[in-house]
Amino acid sequence: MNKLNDYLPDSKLNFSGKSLIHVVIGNEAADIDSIASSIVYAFFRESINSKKEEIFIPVINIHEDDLRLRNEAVYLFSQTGITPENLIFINQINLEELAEKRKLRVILVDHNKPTHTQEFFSDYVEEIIDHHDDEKSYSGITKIIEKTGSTATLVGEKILGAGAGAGEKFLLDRDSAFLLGAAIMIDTSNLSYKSGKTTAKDEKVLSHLVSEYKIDRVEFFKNLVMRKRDLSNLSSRDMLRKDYKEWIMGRKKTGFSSVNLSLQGWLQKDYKLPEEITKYYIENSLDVLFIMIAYSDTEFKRELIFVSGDSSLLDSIYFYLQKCGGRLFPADVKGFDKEKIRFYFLGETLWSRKRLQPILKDFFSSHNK
Ligand SMILES: [Mn+2]
Repeated sequence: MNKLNDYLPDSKLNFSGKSLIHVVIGNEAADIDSIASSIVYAFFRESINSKKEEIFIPVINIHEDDLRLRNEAVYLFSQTGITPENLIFINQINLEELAEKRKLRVILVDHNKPTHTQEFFSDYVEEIIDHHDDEKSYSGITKIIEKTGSTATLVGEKILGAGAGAGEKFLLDRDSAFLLGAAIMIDTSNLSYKSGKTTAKDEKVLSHLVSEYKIDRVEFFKNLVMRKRDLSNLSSRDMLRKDYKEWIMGRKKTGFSSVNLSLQGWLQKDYKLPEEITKYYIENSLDVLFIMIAYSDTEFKRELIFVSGDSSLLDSIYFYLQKCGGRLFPADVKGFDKEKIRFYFLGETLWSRKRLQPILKDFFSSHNK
């Protein structure tokens, strides 16, 4: 099977009849990197799979209804002719049942430890491709964990370098190339070095995809970013849900939302924002909710909000982040409970969620209250 758009409906139709199902799954935020990496890697593995009773399928790690929150993904699918109905979303497959029937194998992409709600498939992880800090949950399995800008870079590198044996059976098609290319562009701001994320590998893989598949790098990136920034159809709750991850850190349940709209712009859009944030914190039964804001006006900026019912914990987090060089300054927001929510400008603009997570993990592992 040489075409992604033949493979997707076929795999969705046929997987349940197989005796062993290899699920390629991205992280729960389901950004373009997670989506593209799982789809293209599953397609590649299935194309070189010779065992008829087994199948490799991508699983998108969000409810099918939540795809609409990701305008850039909807756009990317429209450009590649992918019909969302042909994808398998997490609510459309019973992984727990497959695990119980011993029919499940899992390949993690764009994360290297199952989220705490998916721990039931921990024992079935057979392979990892990721660019986050290695949480060292697995040894003795095939692992590619490298600090590239994008997991799609590592997937692309593996496929393009698969060698003659695989190469004869599998040629990356245009749609797959567009998926990987889009992920690398978004994650590295189109190979900008200012983003602090671009590596030589990202550059190499994207350059190859761009020239081989005639991708208009400037135009395509511009269109993706335009869709990603268009938040007009989203409520505050939608924005908090759109790119959300949860971790158990030490003894605390923490949530991390990433938002691409300035605090000022967001407050203009929704004057009840502090209330909506508090609601979201309660809805997810969290100990702490972090909201990481990133946007550009004259330059790239970050803001950080944290929320907890425990105000002394908020103080401790603040002091710890300052100690680590965060350079936090209080933002001017009125009409909210300072004991429960803190709004800051974040001077250290290199602190993405990916970088902040290990810092906070250290904090919570030594904070035993
Ligand atoms: Mn990623």
